[in-house]
Amino acid sequence: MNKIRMMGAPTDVGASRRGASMGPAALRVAELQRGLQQHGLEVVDGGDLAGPANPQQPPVQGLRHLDQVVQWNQTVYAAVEHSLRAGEVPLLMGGDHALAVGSIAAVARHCREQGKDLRVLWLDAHADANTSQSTPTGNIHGMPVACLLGVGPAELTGIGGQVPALQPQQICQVGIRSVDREEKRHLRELGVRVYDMRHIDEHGMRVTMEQALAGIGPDTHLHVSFDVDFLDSALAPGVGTAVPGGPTYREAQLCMEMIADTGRLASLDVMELNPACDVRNQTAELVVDLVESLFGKSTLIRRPEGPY
Ligand code: EXY
Ligand code: MN
Ligand code: MN
Ligand code: MN
Repeated sequence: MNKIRMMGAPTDVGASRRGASMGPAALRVAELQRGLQQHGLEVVDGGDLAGPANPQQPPVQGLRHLDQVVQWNQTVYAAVEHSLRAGEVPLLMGGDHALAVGSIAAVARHCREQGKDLRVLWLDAHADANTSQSTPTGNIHGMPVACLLGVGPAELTGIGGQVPALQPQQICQVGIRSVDREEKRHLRELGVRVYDMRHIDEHGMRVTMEQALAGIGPDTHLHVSFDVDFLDSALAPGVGTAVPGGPTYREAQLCMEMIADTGRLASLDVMELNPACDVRNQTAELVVDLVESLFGKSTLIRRPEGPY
């Protein structure tokens, strides 16, 4: 595994509930860097990126804080691109999920240049596929998937220099259980592969992840966009838009472990952690535990052929 570069994006301009701006600090308090280093990984903490403050304004034509969201995304885009060029594994600590536009646009561009096959795994309770017309809130953190697929304000869809930044077959969602009515139609029209909680209930996490990860090969760059509200809300209260009925601790671990087993994880977003909603930083600690698994913590104690 190449050197991992942590970078914080302390903002909540894409959300209406404040607090995700404290996510990077909470992950540091929960010792994300040391947790990963413990498993022999090389990890640097590049500190926090800077951007505009949250003006706490209402939405304008269905978009709240568009200017601020664009500025933050441009900064994230540049930082992720720089890290990838240096041969690193960028680990973006959000911040709200609107910043995945900049992060994934940078990864997509890098993959085009390197001739890599990009696959994005979107772990989330929400589909994040709203537009300014369909959004019930105006919050841009409910729109990054639509933006990456070319539907959204030009300032966001154009980050990365190619519209759309992503093709629908490059992205796959897991854990989805809260989708707005019109958003459902978008998802179908866009052609995004969605493994919702019903699918996980019926087939289990193992089969779901086998399906989600099918076709990943030696040329694949696997990007994981991990929205912490993917996790069941009883387990992970420290998010601004908690939804019950998510993956349990064991299901989430298995999900992360199966991603690690591919050996293709090459960039990561950890988004929407909201310490203002958390209880004694327990969600941050859980996230650190899961991110350790994502980078292969438990593969050390297994043999491919079975238990010892
Ligand atoms: N679908 C709702 C909206 O568009 O406002 C909720 C979106 C929450 C988005 C969180 C980050 O994943
Ligand atoms: Mn640990
Ligand atoms: Mn999200
Ligand atoms: Mn979410």
